Amino acid sequence: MRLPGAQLSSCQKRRYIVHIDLDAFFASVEVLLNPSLKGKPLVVGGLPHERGVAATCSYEARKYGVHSGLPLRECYKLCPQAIFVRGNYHLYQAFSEKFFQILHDYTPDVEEASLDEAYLEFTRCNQLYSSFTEVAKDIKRRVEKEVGLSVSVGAASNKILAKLATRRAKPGGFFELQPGEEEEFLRELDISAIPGIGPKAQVMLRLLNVHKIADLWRLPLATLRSLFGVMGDELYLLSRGIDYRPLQTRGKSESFSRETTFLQDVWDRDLLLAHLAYLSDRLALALRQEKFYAQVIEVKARYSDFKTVSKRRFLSMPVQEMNRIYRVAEKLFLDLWDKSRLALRLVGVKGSQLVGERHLSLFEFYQEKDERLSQALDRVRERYGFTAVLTGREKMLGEVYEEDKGRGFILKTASLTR
Ligand code: TTP
Ligand code: MG
Repeated sequence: MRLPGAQLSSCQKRRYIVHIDLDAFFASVEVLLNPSLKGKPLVVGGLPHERGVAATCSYEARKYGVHSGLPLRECYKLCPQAIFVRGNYHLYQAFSEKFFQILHDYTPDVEEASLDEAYLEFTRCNQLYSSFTEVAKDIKRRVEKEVGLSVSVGAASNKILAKLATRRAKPGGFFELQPGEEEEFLRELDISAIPGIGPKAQVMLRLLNVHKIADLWRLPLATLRSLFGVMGDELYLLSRGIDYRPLQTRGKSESFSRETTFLQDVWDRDLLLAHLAYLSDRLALALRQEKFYAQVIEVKARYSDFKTVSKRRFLSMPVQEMNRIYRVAEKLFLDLWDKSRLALRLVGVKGSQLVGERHLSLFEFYQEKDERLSQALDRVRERYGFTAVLTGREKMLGEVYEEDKGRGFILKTASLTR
C-alpha cells in the first residue's frame, strides 16, 4: 500500500512545524523543586487513598503501568513504593507561562495547544533563519536551561507529523522527520497515536483487525465515513500523514472554563443547576475581566463511573453576561443529562471562540440592558465581595460550601483554565 502524501506535498510549499512538549510536566516541576524525588516513581494528583485520578507521574512510575487518568488507588496497587503528592496548579501555571514566553521569542506563529505543549511554525520565517533545524534545537536548549525542565521536540512538515515526531523523541530527545520518510515512520505506529482515535474508535477498529496505522490505509474512505461520520475524512488524511490544519494562534484557540468535582456525587437537579449557575457566574466574570465575549458555550458533565459527556452551542450573539451564559448552559445541561444513569461527579462550563467585541444587532436594546446589569453587579462585588450578590439558584451552594471571605465559595477542585 503506497501513501499518496509525497505527490501532494511536492506541489505545495513545504511547511516547517516544530512540536514541543514538556516531559512528565507536573512531576518534573515537583522534582525540580525537591531534588530528593529525582529518579523515584512519583505520582501527582493526590494521596494513595484519596478519591481522584493521577494527573501525571514520573517516567520511573510509568514502568509499573501507572499513567495519567488512572485512579489513585490503582496507582498505589501497581506501585506502592511510589511517592504521591497532591500538586499545585498555580505553580505549574507559572512554569507554563515561562515556557510559552520563550517560544514566542522565535516566531509569531505559536499555538499553545495545552499547558505544556505547543506548535511553532517557521514557514514564514525563511528570511530570518538559515537553518530551522538549528533553531528547533536551540529552543530545546533554552527551555531546558531557563525553565529547568526536560522537553521533547519533533519537527516535520505538518502538525500531525510533528506531534508524532515528538512522541518518538520522548523523553528528552529531538526528532526531525525528513521528506520521503513519512510512510516508513507511520507504518508501524499504533492507531492510538492518532489524535481523535479514542478508546471507542479503537475498539471498533481492532474488531476489524486494524491495529497499526498501515492497517488503516486498507480501509476505503467510504468505510471510514460509515464508521465515524465526518471524522472519517479526517482520519483518512491524518493516517496518511496529510494535514493542512493551520496553527490556532493566540485569540483563536483561547477559551475560558470553570468546572468542579462535587464533594459527593450529586443526583439532585436543583443542586446541579446551582453549581452550573455559580460556574456560569464565575466564567462571566473572567470573560468580562479579560474583555472577551464567547461565541460558543459548552457544558460538560461527568458521571460517577467517569463517563464524560459534553454539548456545545454556537451563539449568533457572543456573550459575557452571567444570565445569558446560564440560560444557554442550563438548556445544554438538561439536554445532555441522563437522570436515569448514575449520579454526577463533575460539571463544567466553557466559553470559546472568543471575540474582543460584539457587533450590534437588532437585539441591541436587550443586550445593553444585560450589559448594564453586569456592570452594576461587578461594581457591587468589587466593594462587598463576590458572594454579596448571588442569584436564587446560586444561593443554595451556601448550604454546601464554606465561603472564602466573600471572594467566592471554596469548591472541592475548582479547576480553571485561563
Ligand atoms: P501531558 O503532556 O499529556 O503529559 P506529561 O507532560 O505529564 O507527560 P509526557 O508529555 O512526557 O508524556 O500533560 C501535561 C500535564 O497536564 C501533565 O503533567 C499533567 C496534566 N494532565 C492532567 O492533569 N490530566 C491528564 O489526564 C493529562 C493527560 C495531563
Ligand atoms: Mg507533556
